[in-house]
Amino acid sequence: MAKTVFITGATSGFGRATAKRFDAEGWQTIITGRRGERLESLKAELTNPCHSAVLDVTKKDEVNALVESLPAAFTPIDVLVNNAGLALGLEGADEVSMDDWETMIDTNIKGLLYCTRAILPQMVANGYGHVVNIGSIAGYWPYPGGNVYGATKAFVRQFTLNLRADLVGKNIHATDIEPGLAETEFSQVRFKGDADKAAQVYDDVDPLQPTDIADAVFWAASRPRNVNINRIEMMAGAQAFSPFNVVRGLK
Ligand code: NDP
Ligand code: 8X3
Repeated sequence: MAKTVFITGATSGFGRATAKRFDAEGWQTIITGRRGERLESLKAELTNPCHSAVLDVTKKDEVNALVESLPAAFTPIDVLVNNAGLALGLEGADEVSMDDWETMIDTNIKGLLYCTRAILPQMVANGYGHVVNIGSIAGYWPYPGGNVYGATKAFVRQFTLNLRADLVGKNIHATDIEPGLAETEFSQVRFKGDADKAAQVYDDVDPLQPTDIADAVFWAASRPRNVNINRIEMMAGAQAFSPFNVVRGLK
């Protein structure tokens, strides 16, 4: 029987590439996101059965209603990829918009929780499932302006490990994929449509591509059941760590 993957944020970037990767491997896909036209154009590119549904992960009732109304042929879900997420702004914590902080928390944390909680019971009832969360290097490595974005991804990291602690006896696997610099619409969203600022992030550097992340997601999800990949941290070949920031003249 074909396996089924449920992907949030499949309209762009990692989510879109992940849908294409699982489809290429013969999986059924459930693709979700807020932009319906993009879902339909992705669906047209896929070759295996695909169920597309407009979904805003911040709306708990919509998440529950969608999961409860999935066509029987698309249940139980084998793999949930919690990918939908965003960063907004790079301002310091004393200047940032509280609305932006709340949107990141609502999407990256609460949206991920709503999807996970809605889908886990069918995985447990089925005797197997795998939750793959998209974290970030920002969840471990601090950087200026990363404030709440990085904190949401630290939540994702620890929640993934705690899921595993809770559900190991129920044969539920969990993985946190933690990418660094990757070229998607992420920076356009972070800089609120400022194309020049977004382009500078990827200027003269060879970043990770969505297919690199899709490879990692698929690899983690396709290990034999005696293997659980807890975390995968991945950076562009051109990205590494900075020295500590020592500010002089403060005393
Ligand atoms: P994109 O902006 O290209 O894609 C983000 C996806 O998230 C879109 O499909 C968008 O769909 C979806 N999304 C955002 N808000 C919501 C919402 N409320 N409900 C449902 N879907 C939503 O960025 P990436 O592909 O780069 O980002 C994917 C994930 O990877 C995010 O969690 C991001 O934090 C993380 N990440 C990104 C890195 C990077 O450098 N690019 C590195 C590390 C992690 P739509 O707007 O149609 O709803
Ligand atoms: C996205 C990577 O370094 O911009 O999570 O935070 S970074």
